[in-house]
Order: sequence, then C-alpha cells, then structure tokens
Amino acid sequence: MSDRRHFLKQGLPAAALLLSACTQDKATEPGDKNDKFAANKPVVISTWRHGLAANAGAWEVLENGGSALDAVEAGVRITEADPDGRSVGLGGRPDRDGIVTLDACIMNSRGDCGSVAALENILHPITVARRVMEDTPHVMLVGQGAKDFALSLGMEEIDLLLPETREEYTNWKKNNPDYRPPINVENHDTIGLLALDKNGDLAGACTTSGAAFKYHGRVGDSPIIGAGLYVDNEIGGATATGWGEAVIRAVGCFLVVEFMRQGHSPNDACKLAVERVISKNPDWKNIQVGFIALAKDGRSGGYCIQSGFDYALQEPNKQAEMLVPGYVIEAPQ
Ligand code: SD4
Repeated sequence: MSDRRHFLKQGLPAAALLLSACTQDKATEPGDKNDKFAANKPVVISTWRHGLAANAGAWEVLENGGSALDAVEAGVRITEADPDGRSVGLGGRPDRDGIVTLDACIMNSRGDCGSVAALENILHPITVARRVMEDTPHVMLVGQGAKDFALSLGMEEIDLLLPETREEYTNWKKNNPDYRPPINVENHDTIGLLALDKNGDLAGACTTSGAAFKYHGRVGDSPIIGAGLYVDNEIGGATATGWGEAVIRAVGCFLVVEFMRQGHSPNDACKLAVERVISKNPDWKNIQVGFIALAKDGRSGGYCIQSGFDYALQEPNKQAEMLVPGYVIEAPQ
C-alpha cells in the first residue's frame, strides 16, 4: 500500500497516466510492446476479507483468458454460495420479517448493466442480474418479477435462511427489535468486485443480502447502477459497501468514476466520494461507507468513513493481499 502511494506521489501525474491508458487501450493486444500497462493486467479487487476467495475465483477465469465479465460473475458466486457470510446470498441475515432478500447488479465493458432487487430464495442473484442484462430489454427486475424470471431460467428455489441466522433473527426480534446494528465488519460484508482482464476491459459485480433486519422491501445501494457499482470502460470502475442509503444519496460509485475521469487516482477519487457522502449525511459518524476503485490502467485504491474496512487485491506476479484503506474516523470500540 505504502509503495503504491509512494509511486502515485512520485510517478507521472494521474491525468497523464489515465490519458495514456485510454489512448493506447483499444488497439492494443496484451503483451504488445506499446502497451505500457501490460504488466498491470489482469487485476481483481473486491470488498472485505471474503474478497480473497472471490478474487481467486475471478483470477482463475482471467488467467485462462476469460473476460472481465465472466470473472466478476464467477468471483462473487463463490461468496453468494458461502454459508458463513452473513451479508451475501446463502446465510445472509434476513429482514425484520425474517425473510432473506437479495440485491445484486453487474456491468460489462460496453456499459450494459443488469440488476435484481428484493429477490427471494435464489442462490445466485448475480447470475439473474446478468441474464436480465443479456436476455431482456431491461436493466432491473425486482421482487416476485425477478424471482419468476430466475425460475423461468431453470434456477432452483432454495431456503437461504440457515438455522444460525434464524436463531439470530429470533433473538433480535425478541430482545431488541428497534436496534439498528452498526455497519461494519461484524455485520456488513457485501461483496463488490471489479476486474480488469488481459484485453484491458473492465467489469464489475456487486451482491448482498443488504442491511440486517431492514424493512421488508427495502432496497440498498448495491443493485443501483451508479450507487453501489459503476464501470466506465474508458476510465475505471468503483463499488461500494456500507450503509446503502448514504451511498445512494451521493450516487457514490458514479461519483468515484467521475473523479477518476477528472484525473484523480483511485485512492483520491474514493476519498473525495467519501467526503461527498459525509457532506450529504449529517449522521455520517454513525455509519460506515467504503469505496474501492480500479482504474483502466490497473491502479486501484479505496477509502472509507470508519476504520475496520479492508479489501482484497490480486495483481499479476504478486501474492493476494488484504489492504486497509484510508479512513476519516476510528470506529467506536
Ligand atoms: C446495503 N450497502 O444494502 C449494502 C450493504 C453492504 O457491506 O454494503 N454491506 O446497504
């Protein structure tokens, strides 16, 4: 991390880096001697520690020459199927009525996008989102309509509420139904994953069961294009985690990408977007919001409101790493 920061401080101005990445990109094959950033591809970055396993799944696709789109879907499917995660897919915490509802979206390098929200009883919302993008004239399907669509694709209906989460929910309802859990690593582990493939194309995916014990029907930022995820293949991509309402107010991920378009590094773009979130949310000290970003040239970064957020990065010829981004305040103990 410090090396990266050092590089950014000492290296070419960010705008120059971005410009050269954009101008050389489209005509360049991987390994072409004109491709200045070939050494930086592929790259995968994703939120929280479960990102390590998701990145490994995405990496396998990319290493075999697969597209960024296939990689992001394969990566987050690992998290969706993991029963130990409490904010994604199977094992995710339910809403205040005891129902697990899922939000997800995906974007490819052409700017196509697909999304599902408030989806019940389907293991892989990200794949449903991809099929919305590819097989329908729409961007977003919600609730029963999204489920009907998933079933029409042959997907199985399954119970996503595990005995452990059922018990936790029952205790919550009995003891403290007004309690809104603080959003941090203990109860928020949405996966947002961004990939840059060997061709220099970007894609992103974001999937979650959302805020624990939310109102039934509540939709967070994660399936909202521009809020929980945004990818512009000329510039870069960004994805968010944390209190979705705050991210939506700032259209957070679109903003991160726009800051990168202005020449800011991924770290600085995320920091500026966090500052915008803070300016739009007077209760910001009580919430967590974190962004990660991946630029077209392979640089990556992140920033968040409270300490406690980390993200997983996989770059060529390097060990998988967990990085701790900059933050504004220490999380309350
Ligand atoms: C939401 N942003 O539903 C999601 C939850 C999340 O890490 O990111 N958790 O508000």
